[in-house]
Amino acid sequence: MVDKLSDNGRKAALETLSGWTHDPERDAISRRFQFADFSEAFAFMTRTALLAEKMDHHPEWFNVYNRVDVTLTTHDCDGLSERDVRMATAMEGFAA
Ligand code: HBI
Repeated sequence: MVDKLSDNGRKAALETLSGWTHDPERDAISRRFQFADFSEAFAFMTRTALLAEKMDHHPEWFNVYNRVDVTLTTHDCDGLSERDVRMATAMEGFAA
């Protein structure tokens, strides 16, 4: 079972991330990633997909051409967990 982040834990985690917005309704974080073209966007999605399988933790995302809109939350605890922070951090690296 994965634990939901506490209010303090979430605040600290969000300070380490960049460009994400928190949705208090869902206790989820979202961010838009823009790339040079579709193939760059899809490369980002491919790297994320491989990590998602390895982590058994999957993003909610929408892709059109060079744009990938991502939302991360942990269904197992109905809110943000360490897994979301780890994935968001990795996605920032993939997009850098
Ligand atoms: N992905 N975002 C997210 N949240 C989860 O709770 C989750 C997941 N992928 C697989 C997974 N949980 C498995 O542990 C099963 O609960 C489906």
